[in-house]
Amino acid sequence: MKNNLLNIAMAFVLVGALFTSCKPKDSNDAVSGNAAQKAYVAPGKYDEFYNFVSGGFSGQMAVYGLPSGRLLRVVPIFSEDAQSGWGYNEETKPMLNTSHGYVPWDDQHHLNMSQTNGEVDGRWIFANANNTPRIARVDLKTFKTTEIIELPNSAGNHSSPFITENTEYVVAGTRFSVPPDNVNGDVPINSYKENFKGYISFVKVGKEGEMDIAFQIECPGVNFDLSHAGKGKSHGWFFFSCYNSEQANTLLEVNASQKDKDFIMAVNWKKAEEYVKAGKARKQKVKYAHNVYDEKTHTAKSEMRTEVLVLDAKALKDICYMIPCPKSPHGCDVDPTGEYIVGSGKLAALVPVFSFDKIQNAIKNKQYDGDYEGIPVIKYEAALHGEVKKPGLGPLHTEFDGRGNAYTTFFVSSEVVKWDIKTLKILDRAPTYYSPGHLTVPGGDSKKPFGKYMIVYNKITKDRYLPTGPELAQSAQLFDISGDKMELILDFPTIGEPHYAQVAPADLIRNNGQLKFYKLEDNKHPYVTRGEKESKVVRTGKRVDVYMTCIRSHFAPDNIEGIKIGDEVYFHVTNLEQDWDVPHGFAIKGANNAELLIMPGETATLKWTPDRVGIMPFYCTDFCSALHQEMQGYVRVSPAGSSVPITFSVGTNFPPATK
Ligand code: RUQ
Ligand code: CUA
Repeated sequence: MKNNLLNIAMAFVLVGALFTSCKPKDSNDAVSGNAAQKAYVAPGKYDEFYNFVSGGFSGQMAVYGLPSGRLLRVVPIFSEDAQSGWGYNEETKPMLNTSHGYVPWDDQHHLNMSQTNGEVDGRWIFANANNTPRIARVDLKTFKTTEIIELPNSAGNHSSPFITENTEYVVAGTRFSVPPDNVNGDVPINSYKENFKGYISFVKVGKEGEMDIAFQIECPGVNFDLSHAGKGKSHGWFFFSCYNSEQANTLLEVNASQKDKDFIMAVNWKKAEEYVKAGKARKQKVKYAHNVYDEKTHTAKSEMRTEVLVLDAKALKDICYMIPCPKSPHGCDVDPTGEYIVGSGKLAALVPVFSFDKIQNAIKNKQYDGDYEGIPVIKYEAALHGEVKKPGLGPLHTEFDGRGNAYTTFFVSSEVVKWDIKTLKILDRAPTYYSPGHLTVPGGDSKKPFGKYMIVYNKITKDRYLPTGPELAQSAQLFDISGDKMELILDFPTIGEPHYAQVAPADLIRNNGQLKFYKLEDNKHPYVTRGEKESKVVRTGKRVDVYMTCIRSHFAPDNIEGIKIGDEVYFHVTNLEQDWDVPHGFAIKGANNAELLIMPGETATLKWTPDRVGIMPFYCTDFCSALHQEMQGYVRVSPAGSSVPITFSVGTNFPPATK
């Protein structure tokens, strides 16, 4: 009897082990004794690195300090942010304009910092929008999104926004192939093979960071997944992973996993540039928005563009080449020397590493295996440097430390594996909690990684933190990689879902001449009020413009009468402070909107449509002084036909008794 029970118990243990064998056993064992010391940054001390982390479906970017993991800031990019008024105030609404109209949300996956000579330079960070294809540029002097460009002929802008080594281009590839914008897209979905195309976009980046679509390349319809630029010897080339070479249009989990190999597509963009110069691109009618935030007027403008230059990869035989890559590849990462290209097949039991030199030789000697939809397919062996054998399950992304080592995340076996790029030998493995997607090493996709740390971004945190209802935070895990063994030193939760991230040494960003505040005399906002004496309320028909100022601790004007039902009221609030850390807020009862957060010297505008007769208070939302709670005012709203005249004042509107 006792034996039987024991047997049953053993059987349970075994079955249990089968189902959980992919999970690391004892999470506590993974932390070393001096972890706290390594991640500790004393109060009042700065962190060593800035860590910029994509916010996934939050649409924003989070900024952390490393090694402390302290959240420093959330920068709104593609989603409205009520806290800062992003997308709510009149100045920033044009930033979220698209050819589909106003789009207040997106799915932000990948960030790439600008580079000079292949090294991170801390000027800008580029961000992709997955859903309504866009690329944004965040200025790292102001930590503000200053430009957003939409991508035509694209859907699911996933393999984006990766940059070339001198930030010549920020590049994007479409995840969902679709019929191009200029043809009739009203076709049966199962006509994918005939009608669907995959576009990749090369967006030129100017001296001031300004973006402009230089050209697109029309490729066969597949799912482009991720990409990275060549560097050093492979500068001038770009590499895209793609899956669904089966060209399935339904149940992709089965139908796009048929073939043993999909592809990494190598693109010779220098050659593509030559073709564009030689007039080989066709002009195509499209419609896409280009939105720019003007630092001087504190106001964004949105412009519709209507044309794009397109190169045909099939007709121009020598710009695109397919390299077979097992199996449904995801990450596509280039090592610091530019020689090795790592493809991570989600369903593959090995990680293939391709050699740039071999790819060049194969092209020279035409070592092809026929073509894929008119694009030459290089023989797998001819391009291959070698395979990392038995690395783990579900490889996704790889980063580099600049000392000849690569680090690959494995989603299914929930670990990071360190391996030698040349010998392809596995050097170390560390469990992660749980199911990592991206990882980043400071400068890890540049020519000059800083090594030292590695941060892994996990999808699942079950049992890692105090539960917060059924929805749990995703999380980042910080490893010290300065020694032979990877050492877990810190866990911290993230916003949204983290995908790719970038890291820069703190001094590079901190000493980049960050704008402390807007100088009032430089404020070119059309509705600026430079002093209280200039504040006023102006009626033009049903439109009322309130030129308002704020300073510790009052608004001017703070009493406004003569507003009527049916009016559209615009509060243009200028913050008169010239001390860089004194923002004021502005909110009014019933506004179908958010607050304004107005930085020193800035002007911001809130649109308000009064919906009822009465007294509507407004107040400052940001604790600015000891008398912050006194920072308030009233608007009197009268019926539509009322004869109450417009009056406004500050400090004079007393009843007879107190005069
Ligand atoms: S993709 S894991 Cu956009 Cu890997 Cu996030
Ligand atoms: Cu201004 Cu509180």
